[in-house]
Amino acid sequence: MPMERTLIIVKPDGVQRGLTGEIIRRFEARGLRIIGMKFMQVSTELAEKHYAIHRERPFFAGLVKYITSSPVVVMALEGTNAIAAARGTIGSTKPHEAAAGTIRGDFALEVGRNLVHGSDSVENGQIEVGNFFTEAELHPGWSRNTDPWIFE
Ligand code: D4T
Repeated sequence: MPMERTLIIVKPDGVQRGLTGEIIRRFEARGLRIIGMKFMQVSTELAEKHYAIHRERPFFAGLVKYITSSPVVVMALEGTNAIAAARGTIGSTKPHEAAAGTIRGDFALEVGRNLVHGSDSVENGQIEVGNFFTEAELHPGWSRNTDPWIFE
């Protein structure tokens, strides 16, 4: 099966609340392979680019303010069905509707404090990873000894 890439962001609330390790753990346990990871402050310019699709929405300014309010941890993950799998692990956009067992369902209550981002399509996964990582920061070539036990 083809590999997909997804950009995961542990948002400022996730980092501030000390949930970074728990969130990374869930994606690792799911079987997704980390090909890039860093701790960074998102600039207003990058936030506006990342959320460009929401530019006309009433919550846009708040969204940019939130993601730039404090450092985040960003990860590029790779795997078969990575987009759908990661979004399943994250849970519904509105945390109060997210299923128990998902990150949002277990740790969040409000849409404006929903802890984590995951790319919503194969195309956006590629674009978003490119927006947050340089080629030199990505290590797509490595493999795990467990890969044959996760990827068929
Ligand atoms: P992100 O992109 O942050 O991972 O969230 P989702 O992929 O789950 O949801 P989204 O793109 O539809 O929304 C992006 C971002 O906007 C916030 N938001 C969204 C909000 O504050 N009010 C709203 O009504 C909606 C729809 C939450 C996530």
